[in-house]
Amino acid sequence: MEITMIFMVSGVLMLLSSSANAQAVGSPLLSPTPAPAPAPDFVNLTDLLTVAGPFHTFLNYLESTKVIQTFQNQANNTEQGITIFVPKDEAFSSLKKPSLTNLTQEQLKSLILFHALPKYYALADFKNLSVANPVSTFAGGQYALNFTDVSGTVHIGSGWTSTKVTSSVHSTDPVAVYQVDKVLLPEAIFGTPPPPAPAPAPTPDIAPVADAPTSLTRDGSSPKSSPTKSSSYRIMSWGVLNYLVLAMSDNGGRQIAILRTELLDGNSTGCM
Ligand SMILES: *[C@@H]1O[C@H](CO)[C@@H](O)[C@H](O)[C@H]1NC(C)=O
Ligand SMILES: *[C@@H]1O[C@H](CO)[C@@H](O)[C@H](O)[C@H]1NC(C)=O
Ligand SMILES: *[C@@H]1O[C@H](CO)[C@@H](O)[C@H](O)[C@H]1NC(C)=O
Ligand SMILES: *[C@@H]1O[C@H](CO)[C@@H](O)[C@H](O)[C@H]1NC(C)=O
Ligand SMILES: *[C@@H]1O[C@H](CO)[C@@H](O)[C@H](O)[C@H]1NC(C)=O
Ligand SMILES: *[C@H]1O[C@H](CO)[C@@H](O)[C@H](O)[C@H]1NC(C)=O
Repeated sequence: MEITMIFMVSGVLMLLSSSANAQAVGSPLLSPTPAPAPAPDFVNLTDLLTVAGPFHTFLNYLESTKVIQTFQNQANNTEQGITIFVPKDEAFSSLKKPSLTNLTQEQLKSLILFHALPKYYALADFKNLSVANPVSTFAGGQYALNFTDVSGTVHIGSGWTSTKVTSSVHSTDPVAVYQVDKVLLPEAIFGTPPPPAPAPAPTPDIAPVADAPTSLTRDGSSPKSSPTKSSSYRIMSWGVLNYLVLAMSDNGGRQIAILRTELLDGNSTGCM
């Protein structure tokens, strides 16, 4: 039995200025107030990626390649917006081969551009977007990604990389920032990936029938594998966890609050 769920994912970025909102208070006889134009929130990507994460490696690459300017410019462009897939620091540190060490500056730039789409997509949009596979990224035509929606989780394929969106860091039109498990490696740089090592057994992405008591031992690298898998783990496991990341930026004494949305699946049924 398949469970289709729509995750209502909303990222909220609030800028609370210390100065009170200068709304006219108290004189009800003012002429009809024009509908306050909802000024699109300006998202400073550098600040956002500094606070969330840890995304320091990606941010360093963004800055060293100057791609941050391209992305910020696009983020300011409220017509199209931007969608950025950000690998965590450990995704970079666990990257063994191919490695990024021998890339030219130009290739590095393309690799970082490869992590973004020049348009805002909410998570719910990826189901539709998948019919357009492969989807061109900010790096251009041959730098394309495949998207698939598996029960509400967005899976991303680059040929070399197969990963998924694990967290929505920020998703308010025009800016979406999603955390991914792995660095996206384009075929346009690394060539065609070698054929996969003879797989012991094809692991079905979706079990044909639920409740098959497969022990699901993926990569033996899970330090704490909670043995609390009941037959209903599939249902229990889909959930959304919201928490607030608060940080101060000394930027005019403003405070940034990020509503962070974690998409839980697999064995994360336990509490945190
Ligand atoms: C974003 O914030 C950083 C540091 O807080 C600042 O250096 C940078 O100029 C800001 N960028 C924009 C586009 O405002
Ligand atoms: C983006 O918009 C902010 C605020 O309007 C502005 O300070 C910044 O220079 C813009 N950055 C780019 C790259 O367009
Ligand atoms: C990087 O270059 C060094 C020397 O030029 C070479 O020994 C090494 O194998 C290269 N690494 C990769 C991943 O290509
Ligand atoms: C997906 O595409 C269909 C047909 O093209 C359209 O009717 C629907 O509104 C789209 N859904 C979203 C979430 O964009
Ligand atoms: C995307 O999927 C198509 C067909 O499903 C495949 O031919 C292509 O190699 C895939 N591209 C990437 C980058 O994964
Ligand atoms: C369970 O969690 C571990 C580490 O948190 C992870 O490596 C593993 O892939 C997860 N398993 C599933 C089925 O999601």
